[in-house]
Amino acid sequence: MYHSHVNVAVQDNAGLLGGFIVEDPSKQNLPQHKDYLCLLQEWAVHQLPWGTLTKGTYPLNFKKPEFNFFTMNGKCYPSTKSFPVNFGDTVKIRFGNIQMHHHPIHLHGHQFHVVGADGFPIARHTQIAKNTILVASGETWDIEFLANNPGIWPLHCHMPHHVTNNGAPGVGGMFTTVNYG
Ligand SMILES: [Cu+2]
Repeated sequence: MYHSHVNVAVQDNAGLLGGFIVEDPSKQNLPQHKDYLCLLQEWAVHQLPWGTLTKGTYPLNFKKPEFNFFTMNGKCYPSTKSFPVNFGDTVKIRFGNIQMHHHPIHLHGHQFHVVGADGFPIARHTQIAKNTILVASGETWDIEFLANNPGIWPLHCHMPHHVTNNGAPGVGGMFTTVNYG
């Protein structure tokens, strides 16, 4: 991951950050290997009362660490991009979190193995199987699973406020799906 270290509370929380993917050369040309990056971000827009969602253009607020919009790769659900897979794929998703809060990311329908931490691989015999991975501030975690359960499966933060848009009714925020083609 990379991010600003100048006026961090403003520049990082305004989105001056990103991620590099270093691909495994033994896998990058395999059609049955998917490799995705999912950057987690949070945003503070304080002109909207909590629980409401009115379309408009609002300034970001950098004065209080109170976030009310939560994104995956820069988008809130329902605008998040889903992760397409095919039956039989091995699917790697690399999660990165640079900002303030931790995000327990939960995948439905599959157990995954935790294969990397902070950019380094985890030895195969020490990889654990989970379906929620806590991505704390400053961390990256890489997960990998076999696409063996066709469907449209939610992939989302498990903090209830983080799967809303400003607490408004309905699903929002850090929510997307793994979609079988
Ligand atoms: Cu979260």
